[in-house]
Amino acid sequence: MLLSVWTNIKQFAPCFSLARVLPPYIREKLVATSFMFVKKTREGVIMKFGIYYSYWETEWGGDAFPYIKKVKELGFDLLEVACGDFDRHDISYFHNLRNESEKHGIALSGGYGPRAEHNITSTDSAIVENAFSFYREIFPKMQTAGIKSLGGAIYSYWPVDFSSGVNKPADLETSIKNMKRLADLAAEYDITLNMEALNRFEGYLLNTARETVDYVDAVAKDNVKVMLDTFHMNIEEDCFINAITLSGEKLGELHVGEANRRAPRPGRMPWGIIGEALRDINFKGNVVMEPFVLMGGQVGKDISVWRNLEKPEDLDRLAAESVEFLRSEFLL
Ligand SMILES: [Mn+2]
Repeated sequence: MLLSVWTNIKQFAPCFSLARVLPPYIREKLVATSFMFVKKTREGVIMKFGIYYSYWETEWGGDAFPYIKKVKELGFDLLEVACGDFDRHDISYFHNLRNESEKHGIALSGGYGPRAEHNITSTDSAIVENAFSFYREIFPKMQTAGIKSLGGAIYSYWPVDFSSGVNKPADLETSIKNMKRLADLAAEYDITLNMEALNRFEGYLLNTARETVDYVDAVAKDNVKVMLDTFHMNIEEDCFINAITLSGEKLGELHVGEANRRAPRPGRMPWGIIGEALRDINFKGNVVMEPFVLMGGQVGKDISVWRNLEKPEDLDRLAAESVEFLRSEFLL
């Protein structure tokens, strides 16, 4: 009975703030009383909790190696690594990454906001071919390191230069055509490509979960999935729950961060409700926090960080507190 009340509330009013409609203790009782729901939760949820190593860096392309041990000590399961400079490392570097990650039991995932020279959607065919040679070089290296996914605006480039205008319909068509080809190349190395929806100030092809699901459906390859990021969703989505349930089994990875890109913490974002939506879709992917809190360097410039949002000496403690908080909100 309570389970059906709970289901109906969620079905007919998915975007109500349930915390407002029901006092939190009643809401928790409803969840705890619905045995099936709890059972499904305990058996179905195997999310991995990670962090992007640029949290500690002000330049892209830094060495991820020392962060593997560090994030293990801070309580994470996974480290997300920037892959944009993998063409500059020789193969021994990737063997070392794999050995270190296996030694500490830390999974690795890949991220890349492609530079303009790696834009598979460019109208210049030389740039498209350059992008393919880049990916042809880094995919085997990712496989050597044990990295099974690459997420970001890999359907386009980043940060977008909007000054000369954009042709969204034509670029979408080119992007879908070339992504099919890139997906086949990635599949040879057992790599999944996660298409990250970005806010309007950083991208134009995919801003919402709806657009990203449609794109992934059009590409129609098993190893091309949806990636959402709460920082971008906070700007573009009407409803966190709808965006997550719409993505459903196509959701490959979720980036998590506060509206100002600090690490998740209580108080501002509806983390409990986001966790419920993830459990509802039986999400088995990676939950990766991507905090950007230090000004300076190319990272600070590309992300538009014009003040320090944390003291550098607090970063480790805050990351450890954040992952503990997220686990408590996302896993019952
Ligand atoms: Mn992101």
